[in-house]
Amino acid sequence: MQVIATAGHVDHGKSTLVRALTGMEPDRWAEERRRGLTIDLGFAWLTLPSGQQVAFVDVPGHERFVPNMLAGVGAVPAVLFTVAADEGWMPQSEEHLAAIDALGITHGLLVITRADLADPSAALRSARDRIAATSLGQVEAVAVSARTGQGMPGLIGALERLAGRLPVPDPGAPVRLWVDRSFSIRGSGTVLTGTLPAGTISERQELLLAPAGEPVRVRGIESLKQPSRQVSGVARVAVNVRGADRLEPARGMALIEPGRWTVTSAADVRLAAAGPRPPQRLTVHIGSARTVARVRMLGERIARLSLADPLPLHVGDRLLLRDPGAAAPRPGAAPGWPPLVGATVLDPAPPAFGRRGAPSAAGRELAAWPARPGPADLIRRHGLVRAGALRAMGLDGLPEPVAGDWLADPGHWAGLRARLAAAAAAHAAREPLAPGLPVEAARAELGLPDRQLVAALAAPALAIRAGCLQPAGTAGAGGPALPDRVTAAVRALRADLDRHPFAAPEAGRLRELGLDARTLAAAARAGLLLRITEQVVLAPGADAQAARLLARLPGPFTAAQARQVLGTTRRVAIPLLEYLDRQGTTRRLPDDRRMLAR
Ligand SMILES: Nc1nc2c(ncn2[C@@H]2O[C@H](COP(=O)(O)OP(=O)(O)O)[C@@H](O)[C@H]2O)c(=O)[nH]1
Ligand SMILES: [Mg+2]
Repeated sequence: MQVIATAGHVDHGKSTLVRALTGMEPDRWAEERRRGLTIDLGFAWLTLPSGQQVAFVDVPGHERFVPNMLAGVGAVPAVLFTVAADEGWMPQSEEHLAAIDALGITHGLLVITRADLADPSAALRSARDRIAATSLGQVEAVAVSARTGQGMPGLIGALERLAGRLPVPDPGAPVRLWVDRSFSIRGSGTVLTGTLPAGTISERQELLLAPAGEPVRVRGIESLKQPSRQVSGVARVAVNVRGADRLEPARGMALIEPGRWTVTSAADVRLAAAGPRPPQRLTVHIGSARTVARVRMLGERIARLSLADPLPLHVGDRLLLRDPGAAAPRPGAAPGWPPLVGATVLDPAPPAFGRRGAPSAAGRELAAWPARPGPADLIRRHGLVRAGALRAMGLDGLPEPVAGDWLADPGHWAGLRARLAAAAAAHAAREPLAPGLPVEAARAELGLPDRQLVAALAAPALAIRAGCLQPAGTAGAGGPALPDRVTAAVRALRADLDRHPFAAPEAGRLRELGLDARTLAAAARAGLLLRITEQVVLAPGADAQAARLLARLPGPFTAAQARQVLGTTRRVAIPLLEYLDRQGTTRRLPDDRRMLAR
């Protein structure tokens, strides 16, 4: 199937042509039929002699209904552009063509209508020249009269050729169905219709209704009134969904595949044209959606749009920006700004200003980006970004993650690595007794979003032990290096203890050596001392040595007996025995004696 939208000035025979081609009535509303005027979108279809199905989205031509026209052409790949032979080029011919050009539609057909009323050649010539200067380029043209049937077989042939030229989109592409109609059917719930440009919708599939992002389940699908298990774009589809009622579905919402779109309230874009001064507000159109954007120029044809309602976007999406004031110029309106301008999405998740550079720097950076940005551009801009976030921007061919699903710009990553090394070194200098920088402190200092990144940045120079960054290769008994002063003091203590293993140094001796609670703790962490309590320290292994001596006592022993065999005082013996109890080396009996546990 192919889907083609009509375009052209009011009364230039669009609806009549669709009626003649399909035998169906595109003007759905009684009011439209009474007034002979298309107000809203109409839908009709036919099967060409080749078997190719063509569905038409018939749009209104009147200038008051341009937003409806834009909703109709927003999701279609091709247009049937009509100009009446007797009237020639008119204001909405111009406006519709500008919209098609802004949307970047590349396929179309020119139909000069009402050829029974006037010689079509003048209208044909001028329309062809104008169209040639747009994204449509050179198009095939036919002159017809729906009244006499003149030219209609030629039109069918031209439609065949157009349908044959249109690209077949990827059925695996992410689904984004812009809703152009929604209604409810009693007993079966909500039906949403739209033009599916690419991808596949299947029965029972779970989709999200943007912008709310709520999950809905596909109960049934129809395409051109035919029920179907699954439909791939390009197609007109009507999707019956469960779970949408309370979301008040409406035109401009979209059914999207979870995780494959960035639903965003801001986007950095490249404008196809610009004027001297941007309007503060523009209407943004994409698909059937329409919202208001605040516009901030960042640089040469680069703008940040802040959207009143979020939109599901990809990098490379084409937006149409319309100045609602341009049709009736008001005093103070931006002079020279184009009434309609196309914009290409460069970054649908732009970083907030302030942290990573000023608006003008962002403008310069984005101005240098290619027409269709790739993963490397986005990764360079964001420094660090999740692969999932880039996939949701429609990007693939992603590089290897640095950790988890984090992708990093090589330059930014090298900078972070250097900053981490510097932070670890600074911490070690500041805290010689606890030189390991805690991972969480490192994460916070570098402003990283995930601790996994600290681990990946640390290797190979640094290793994580006990939640702290330590120089790699210092693992094992040695632990972190102690300042020389402390090492010397501990060596003196150890000399004392070699002579009297259980004569823990007195407070005075510790003071004399310049050892306090902190330095003793550090020495114990380094494995140089065994700390029984805050102030009672022995040589490492003193506990095992004590157990061997206590084993010489026959049977259960008292604290006094233990003190004697260890050759020490109660000040040391009591805490040492309690330490051995905690260790499970000794066991305390109800009569306060102890025995060695076996
Ligand atoms: N004589 C003549 N009148 C036509 C032809 N096509 C459309 N019309 C008339 O032009 C008017 C506008 O047509 P319509 O299809 O509603 O135009 P639309 O606004 O572009 O959809 C109607 O009165 C049609 O009957 C044609 O080929 N010949
Ligand atoms: Mg019409």
